[in-house]
Amino acid sequence: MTKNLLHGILLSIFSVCFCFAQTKAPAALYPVPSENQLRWQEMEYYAFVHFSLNTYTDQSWGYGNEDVKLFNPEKADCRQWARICKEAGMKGIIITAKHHCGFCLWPSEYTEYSVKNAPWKNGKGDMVREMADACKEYGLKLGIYLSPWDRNHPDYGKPEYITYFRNQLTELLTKYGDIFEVWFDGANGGDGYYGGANEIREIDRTTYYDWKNTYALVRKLQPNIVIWNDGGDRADLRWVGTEDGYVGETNWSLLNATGDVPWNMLHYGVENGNAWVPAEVNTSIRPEWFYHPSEDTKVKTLPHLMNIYYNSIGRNSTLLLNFPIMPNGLINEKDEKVALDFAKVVKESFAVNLAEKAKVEATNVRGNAKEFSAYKTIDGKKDTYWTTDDSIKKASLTVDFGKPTTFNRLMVQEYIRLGQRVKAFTLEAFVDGNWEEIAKATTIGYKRILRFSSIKASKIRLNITDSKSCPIISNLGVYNAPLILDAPLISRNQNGDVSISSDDIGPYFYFTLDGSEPTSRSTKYTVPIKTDGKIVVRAIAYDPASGKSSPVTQEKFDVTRAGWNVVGMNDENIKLLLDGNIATAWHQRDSEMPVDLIIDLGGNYNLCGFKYLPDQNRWSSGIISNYEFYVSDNNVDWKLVSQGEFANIKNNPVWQVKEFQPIEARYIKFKALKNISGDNVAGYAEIDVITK
Ligand code: FUL
Repeated sequence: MTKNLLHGILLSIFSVCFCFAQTKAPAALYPVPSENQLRWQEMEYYAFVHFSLNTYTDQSWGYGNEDVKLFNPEKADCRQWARICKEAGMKGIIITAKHHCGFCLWPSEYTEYSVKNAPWKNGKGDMVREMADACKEYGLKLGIYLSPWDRNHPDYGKPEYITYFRNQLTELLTKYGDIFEVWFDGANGGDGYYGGANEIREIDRTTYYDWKNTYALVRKLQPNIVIWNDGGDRADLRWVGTEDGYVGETNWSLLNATGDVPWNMLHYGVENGNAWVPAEVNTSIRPEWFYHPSEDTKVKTLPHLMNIYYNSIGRNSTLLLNFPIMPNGLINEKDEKVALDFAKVVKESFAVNLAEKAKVEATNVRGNAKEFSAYKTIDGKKDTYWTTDDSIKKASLTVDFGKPTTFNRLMVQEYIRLGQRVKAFTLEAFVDGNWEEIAKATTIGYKRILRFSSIKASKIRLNITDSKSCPIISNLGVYNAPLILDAPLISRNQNGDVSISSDDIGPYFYFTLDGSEPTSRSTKYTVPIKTDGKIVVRAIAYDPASGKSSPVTQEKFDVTRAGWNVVGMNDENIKLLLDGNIATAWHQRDSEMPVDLIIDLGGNYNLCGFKYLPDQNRWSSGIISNYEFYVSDNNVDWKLVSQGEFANIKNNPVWQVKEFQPIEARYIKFKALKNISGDNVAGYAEIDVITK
């Protein structure tokens, strides 16, 4: 055999091996998710229900001494909760079997502080059982929240309590069938009842619970479970560092297996972390976790929930949305309505994948093999994918619709079984013969959804601009989501500039200032409208693609507050009570009630009423319940024109309007006599007057 022939043979063998090597699937890029984590991630959306003695005491955290006799939900119906969750598109429910107060929703044999001593069903009830049965009936998975902190138990803080905690876990994980997730809340505020000791009990969070052995017990009892904790003691899932419903725009499903987990790691993950610990966004459909009648007006709106969807599920996280259960044992109808509306909009938004029938091409296909072709991103299968040769870290996928097509959402998924890889990508659209960049983002992970204003283009190009290793994309979706078209928000600042806005991206706004019905032929809103004096603003949100309009919002504004000055207060933030933004508030905290708020209106007006909006925030304070209202020409001689109570302001902290006999004056004095919490804080989101 000649030397050349030998070379030739070796080369051919090498080439065959090389090609063969390239058509093998890429090697996993560790860490990768466990089967349990994968199953959980695919659930995407599931519920929390918060129900305990707090429901009857209007508290967030019970102290542990609340009377079990309070627990009597006469209409309790876990089937209602399960039906709503199912109709809302959720895949499971996590129930607060025991919150921090220690009260157990199941008849635990290890404590008397449970449903067995409550009047509900004469002590024969078991809410966890009813929840498990309802989940089964509705095809939902069951999860358990068991608070490690127990403010009722006499042994909390001592080693004996850990035995108690594990005994309870064992009950919950053996008596109620399969449990998909267990939630170990990290909260520990120290003080509590603790069997009558009424003291502060500090624990060493790093050692006290001995999580290693508790986790082992959990996994032994429920091999398919995922364990949540707040990040410090690495389990299967991580908290995202906020309860407001969003995770970082960059979101790696990785952390390091050991070491501290500061907020930015919880929120964004760790790019080169050595453990797979994906994010779960937990938030409530109302500001608080437990039911408070005062929050009946604060149920999250549909656009707000849609933002949460895009900022959680759309950012490589799952969404755990809470329903507070009312004292009667049901989910409030407002919560139900918005949850179902939310499900409907999500369904409509992702109903038609415009990429499905398009032609897809890639700049590189692994070994030129069909099984890794670009088509695999639109074949509707979750276990097939497009990938590239190992050396490739930048690659593009072009989706050719064949004709100009309108869309406003991109959905992309990595095949995370082989690790999370993509670090950055852009999206371009082919419009009028040119490629235009329309969106740009960082990580993808299990699922990434980008929102942008509607665009019409015949082709799009997804450019992976940086990847840790060859990219592996399992699914691609392009959608034209309908605009939500909620009635717009109208506000006017102190200078009289009127702004119109909504939470959705893309609607046009049209308005009138003469009281007439706004239509798409009215004036289009582009910049804040300069106004002066009394006006009525009416506005609609409008979808230019469908020609549909929102309901009309109408706001009546009285005299402009430009010349107003709060008298005798030296505080920069005082302008917040006149800024027209209902989300900001100013508080008087230093003086004892009664406290006065005096405003110079800058000129004489014929006054016939006033309006007060209390602090609208989650942890609102200083909601004034009893008042007197005075007017004056000179800031010396005051005349009382209105006094009394803002009835039901605690439960319904909306605009309070009080009218009085018309009177000419330049100064107003709003005297706060009492607030709803009996302290000395007087808070104001806005103050306004009504003139004749
Ligand atoms: C927090 C708790 O303190 C809240 O009460 C609620 O249960 C929430 C889900 O987790 O840390």
